Amino acid sequence: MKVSLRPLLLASVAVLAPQISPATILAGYNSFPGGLGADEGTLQSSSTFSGSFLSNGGSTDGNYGPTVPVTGGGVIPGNPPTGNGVATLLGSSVNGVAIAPASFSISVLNTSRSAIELGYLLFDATTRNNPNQLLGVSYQISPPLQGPFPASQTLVDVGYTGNTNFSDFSIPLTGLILGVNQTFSATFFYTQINNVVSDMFVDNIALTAIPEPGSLFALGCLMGGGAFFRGRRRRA
Ligand SMILES: [Ca+2]
Ligand SMILES: [Ca+2]
Repeated sequence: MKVSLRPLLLASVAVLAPQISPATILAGYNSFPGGLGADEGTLQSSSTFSGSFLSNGGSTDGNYGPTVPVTGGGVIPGNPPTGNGVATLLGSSVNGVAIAPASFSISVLNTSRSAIELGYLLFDATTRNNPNQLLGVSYQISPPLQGPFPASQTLVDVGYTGNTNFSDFSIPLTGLILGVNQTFSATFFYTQINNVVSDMFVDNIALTAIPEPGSLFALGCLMGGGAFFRGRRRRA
């Protein structure tokens, strides 16, 4: 009986294997051409500018956000160019008055054949001419709508001079599942506090996936089911 079940189990494992490997970059943005998809990634993606601009400098550390450890070893991959001279610029000012609201949004559609457990929203960012500034961040999944979830971050001035090592940010998306044909979207937007006008730069934005426990669960159920049927046959 075990011999006859083995091909079935192996075939089922192949079918249940996750479509997305651990810590895969679902979408990684690093050059911001505007209105286009991500620079790398496995899913269909797009982006939208609203009142924001391309900067003349970018983040130089060559990582989407920080180097985030991955369960089972390693770090999240991806190869954003080191200081490719392009980031998105929010809150630019004219004669001391901010051009607002300025925002940059990404949208990532799950075009794979299985639900994906999301890992992190990663990005690099800095402010200029201000000790600290609140970068507005929110994200959501639809349809049906889940969120928007607020995730604003305080930026520090790292001494922007064009290509500069921006600060690293990682927002855990714990428990969020991106179903088939669902869209994850995130918006980065300018906020003005204390009437201080400053610029904010965002670069190396990535959405990642983590290993899918759902697949392991399904496999466990299948193997448990095999034992169940073997038991039934023994009793028959
Ligand atoms: Ca860049
Ligand atoms: Ca980084």
